Amino acid sequence: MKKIGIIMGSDSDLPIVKKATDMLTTLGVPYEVHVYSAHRTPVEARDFALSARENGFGVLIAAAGMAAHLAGAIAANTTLPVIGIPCKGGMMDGLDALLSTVQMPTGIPVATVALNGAANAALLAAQILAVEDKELAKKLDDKRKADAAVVLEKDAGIADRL
Ligand code: RP5
Repeated sequence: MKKIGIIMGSDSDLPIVKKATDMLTTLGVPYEVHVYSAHRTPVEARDFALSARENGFGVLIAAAGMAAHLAGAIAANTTLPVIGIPCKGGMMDGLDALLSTVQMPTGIPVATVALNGAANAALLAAQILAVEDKELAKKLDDKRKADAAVVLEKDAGIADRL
């Protein structure tokens, strides 16, 4: 199976990114995590993206806050699918990161999830790998069924809570 590459702009993003690594661990999807910044270590971020395909990655996830150019900078240097996680925080509490991540120019796509949406980033990355992996697709289907069962259980009990 291809690996998922997870890059964060700072180790201060780790509490958010942990939700992605937890999800991938649950699904049995291999991943590698790095701290590279589009601004503080632009050469390392670029080199990682340029060599990601030949290094066995299938999808890249990039998490950053504030002037969050990391996902775009990674996407500029690879044609692997890139998923951006805009992180909350700073003076604008994430609106700056959301717009910096989502508003990519035509030709360089970044699939942007919600603010701090690390679990969904991991699920989307797994769903991309599952296009060619029936076993992983079954795990994702089973998870959807389990999640639905939890909601239906709450539906059955809601009247008793009123
Ligand atoms: C961004 O700036 C990082 O992704 C992080 O979300 C934010 C703050 O970084 P630190 O100053 O905590 O290293 O580049």
